[in-house]
Amino acid sequence: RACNNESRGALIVLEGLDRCGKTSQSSRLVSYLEGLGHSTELWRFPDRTTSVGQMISAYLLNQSELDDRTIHLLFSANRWEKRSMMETKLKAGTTLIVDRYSYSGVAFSSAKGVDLEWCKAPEIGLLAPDLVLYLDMPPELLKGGYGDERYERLEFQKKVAQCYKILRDPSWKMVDACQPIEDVQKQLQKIVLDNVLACRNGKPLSLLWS
Ligand code: FDM
Repeated sequence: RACNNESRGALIVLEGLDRCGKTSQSSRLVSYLEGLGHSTELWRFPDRTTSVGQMISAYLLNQSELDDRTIHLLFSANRWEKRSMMETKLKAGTTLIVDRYSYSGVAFSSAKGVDLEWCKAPEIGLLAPDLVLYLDMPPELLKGGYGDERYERLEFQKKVAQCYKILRDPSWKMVDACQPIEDVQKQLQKIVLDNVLACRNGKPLSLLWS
């Protein structure tokens, strides 16, 4: 029984407002872990490649209109359709760096006024992350202004920030994303590596919402 074959990968989620640097930090983390010889994949939600993901993408690009609860459930379904692959990868020893997850789902929908507990319900039973990294940046400082997608407006991002605050729990690692990219990455690398090693050493997988 080779010990390494038994050990699982870590489920690591990056959260934060639009344009706080999640995407570039996520891909750097993947290179970092791969460089250390850890099998690692970059995932993101929404995953726009599936048919559910294409409906979500059309909504975000303002090409379709959907009721707030309908789009909420599509975002959740987009995680559910990836759940078994996620579990398979983790159990095979691959670490997943995930750019947004259920916390984005709840924060963005509840920022529109949908009840928070209602928003959490469809997420129950998805795999719980081993680590949530929150890239903290005041909405006013978000890089390079906003683009044309539906949620990319300052007033709305301020509401999302408030909702993230309600969701936050003491296990989240808050990282000051106003620092230079390299400094943010250094901090993330240390936290992530500790977590990857803990998961290899047999930390069990758990489920949302706990
Ligand atoms: N978003 C993302 C949600 O509203 N709910 C979700 O469940 C997820 C995962 O979609 F404004 C929002 C957050 C963001 C938009 O995200 C698209 P990316 O990271 O820009 O693709």
